[in-house]
Amino acid sequence: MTAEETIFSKIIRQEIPATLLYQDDLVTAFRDIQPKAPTHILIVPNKLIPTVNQVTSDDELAMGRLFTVARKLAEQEGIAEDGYRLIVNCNRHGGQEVYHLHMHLLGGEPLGGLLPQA
Ligand code: DGP
Repeated sequence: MTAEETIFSKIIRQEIPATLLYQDDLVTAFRDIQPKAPTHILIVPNKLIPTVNQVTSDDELAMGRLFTVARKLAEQEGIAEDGYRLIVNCNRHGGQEVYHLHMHLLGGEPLGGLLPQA
């Protein structure tokens, strides 16, 4: 199965605008267009991996880089000390909307419980 590109591939190639915060050979980070918290950044592998279900051992360096970049950006945003949340949604039940694996970095205020209360 060939994975279909999403808007995130165009952002990675800088073909469409986004507030880019970081880019290297493996990952790109930019501000979420619909922020759910004062800091809401998306960190994505440059390679198109649709969901966590398609991650392989070849991707371990890129997956680790998501975390080191999250740590650096949290410091840069001034939210490291108070704390933040990292989220990776997968498929329908996870609430994934864009099928290019991405890590959400959320913070800047208390984020409440892990899941919305019913
Ligand atoms: P998820 O539900 O985990 O697939 O989150 C997708 C996120 O992507 C959502 O918070 C909104 C964000 N998003 C969607 N389209 C764009 C876009 O074109 N630009 C930016 N910066 N963010 C986008």
